[in-house]
Amino acid sequence: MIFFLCMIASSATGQLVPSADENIPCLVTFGREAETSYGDDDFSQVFFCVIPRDQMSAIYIRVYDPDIGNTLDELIGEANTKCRFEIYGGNGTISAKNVIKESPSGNYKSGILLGSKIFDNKKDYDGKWYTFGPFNPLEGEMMEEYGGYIFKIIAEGISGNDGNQYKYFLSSNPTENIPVEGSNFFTFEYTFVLNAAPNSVSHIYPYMDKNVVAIKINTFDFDSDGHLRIVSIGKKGEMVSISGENEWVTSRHIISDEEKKTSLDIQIIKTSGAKNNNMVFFITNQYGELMPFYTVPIGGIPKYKYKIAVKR
Ligand SMILES: [Ca+2]
Ligand SMILES: [Ca+2]
Ligand SMILES: [Ca+2]
Repeated sequence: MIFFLCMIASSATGQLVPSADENIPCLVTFGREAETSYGDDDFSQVFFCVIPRDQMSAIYIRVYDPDIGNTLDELIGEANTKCRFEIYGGNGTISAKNVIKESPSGNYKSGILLGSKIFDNKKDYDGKWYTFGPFNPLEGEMMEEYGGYIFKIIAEGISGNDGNQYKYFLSSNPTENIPVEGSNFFTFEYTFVLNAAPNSVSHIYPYMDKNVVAIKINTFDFDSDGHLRIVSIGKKGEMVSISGENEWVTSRHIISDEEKKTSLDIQIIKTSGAKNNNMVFFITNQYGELMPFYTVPIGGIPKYKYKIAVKR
């Protein structure tokens, strides 16, 4: 517990999603009439933010470019998509049964609805930040194992077929982005757009807890556009199987003792200059349980530790 809190507290810049360390331009959620071949398998994205328990003042959850049709976004024909953002807190936000899963259905909207807004192609928030809140940190769900109060953010493409591209920021201010010290964001299924620039490297940072001995990395619709590899304290660049167009591919990897209680750096090396390559990731442990990706890696960005050969 204390270990975990220290780890979260070390990440002072954990409020922009995707984070600078990830080098991912933005999140994406398509309208439900889109083809899955565009790169979003389920048209809904769930994120959680954790607020340290010593945060006393109000917090704000801000969304950049929540609309669909102008500054960011991937338009398919006319801009006819509606996207709903919802904020949840209170009991069951994350602890309720079947909330943590790779496919948003059933019980995943558990907790108390604290805020909701539907966006379309109107320009009111085009290229701007929309602010949810103020929220009292106590309105989140207190979770010892995550080190603070949890809020849940759901982005759902309720109609249309375009891709809504957006970002999040957790702020202590309603009109500008002022970080909430010690906070972080995490998700269990991550859907995002890759950089257009060829040979760009993006990163995602799943956290390995003390019980993990093996993981399955599941990726969707990478379009075979480059390669994926794991860098960690014990892995120098272990290759991960890549997915093609509109397909899931699973890759199994052993987790060593030294990798427990550290983050992995899954590097996404994109070869082509294709725009709007959207993809999805989720990771399960040996029990089939989902594992969290933190936007700021817990314990810092993992580095391979070279072993020094001892002469005998
Ligand atoms: Ca459209
Ligand atoms: Ca947008
Ligand atoms: Ca794709």
